[in-house]
Amino acid sequence: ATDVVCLGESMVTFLPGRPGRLADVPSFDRAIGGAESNVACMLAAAGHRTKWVSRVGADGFGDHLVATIAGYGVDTSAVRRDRDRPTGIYFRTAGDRATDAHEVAYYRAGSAASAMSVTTLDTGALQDGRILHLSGITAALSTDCLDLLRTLTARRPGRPLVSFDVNHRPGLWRGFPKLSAPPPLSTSFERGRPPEQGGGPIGPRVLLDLARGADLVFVGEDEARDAWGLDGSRAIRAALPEPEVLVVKRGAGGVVVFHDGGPGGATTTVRSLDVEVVAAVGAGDAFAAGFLSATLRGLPLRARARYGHLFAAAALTVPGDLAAPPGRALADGLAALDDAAWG
Ligand code: KDG
Repeated sequence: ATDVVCLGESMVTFLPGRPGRLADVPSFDRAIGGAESNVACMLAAAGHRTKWVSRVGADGFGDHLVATIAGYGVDTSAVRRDRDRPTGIYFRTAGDRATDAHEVAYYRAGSAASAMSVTTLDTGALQDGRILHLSGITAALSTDCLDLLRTLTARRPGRPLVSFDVNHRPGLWRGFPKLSAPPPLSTSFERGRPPEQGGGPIGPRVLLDLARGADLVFVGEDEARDAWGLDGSRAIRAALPEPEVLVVKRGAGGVVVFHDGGPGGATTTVRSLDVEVVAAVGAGDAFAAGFLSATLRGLPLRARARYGHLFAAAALTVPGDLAAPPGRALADGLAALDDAAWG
């Protein structure tokens, strides 16, 4: 049996050889990206049985993605290959130190993964794990993908525990839906600039509806403001009373975890670790992986959040998305520290 099934698009990522604008950077190094496969890889590295469900092109980049993710110990047997659509790729620049603003250029409109649906995926595999991990990125890929997420977040008896990371990507919502009118390229600044939410009647508000159907939700305070116009963790919980556990991430301000029944229920606040940030990309995925790892092991909520911070710290201190998580003995020791000694 599988512990966690992760569904989502992964891409070959090109990381800049040096800082600067996309227009100026002369060379890039190949890596892989994809929020949900990042979670799968870190969970596998932490010793959990994970499966990644997706579609990639029948091309060299698809081969590279599947081989790399499988190399982390993730089960890729349910990944489908698409002969007609390519594997998505994207380029990014290094973040500006002060604002963390970085440019992202996606080449993923019409990708193999944008055709994910209940008819083009191995739906049996999606029900296979104790936890099904999803993210809002998928919703922004195409109308098919949005429908798929609506199906998977619909409450029904016997489903796996549904984990949902809101992962609001403003650049993806511009021009939605992609399948009927694919723009060749969308570039965006992921932070430091107000999001443009154009692109028709469907926008990031649907992420709120999807999150309502999940059992465990991760959302950044900044993305809740950008996507939903909600200010602060209490407002977010008031708009999202359904998930049994809601984790509101406040960057260096740590996380607030809402649990035990709706807006009036209990909260636990857990400080983050003070680390020298190399690149913030992948930190949210790592946090989710750490939180899920501790959840699978039945650890208390405070330890789950600390595990999230420990995994995130590993990702924050490398340039790419993926970092080796701390070993279990060390992480257990740190997660059990007194509040005064933590952080
Ligand atoms: O969380 C990291 C992801 O943003 C990155 O790997 C790319 O999945 C990605 C996306 O769609 O932005």
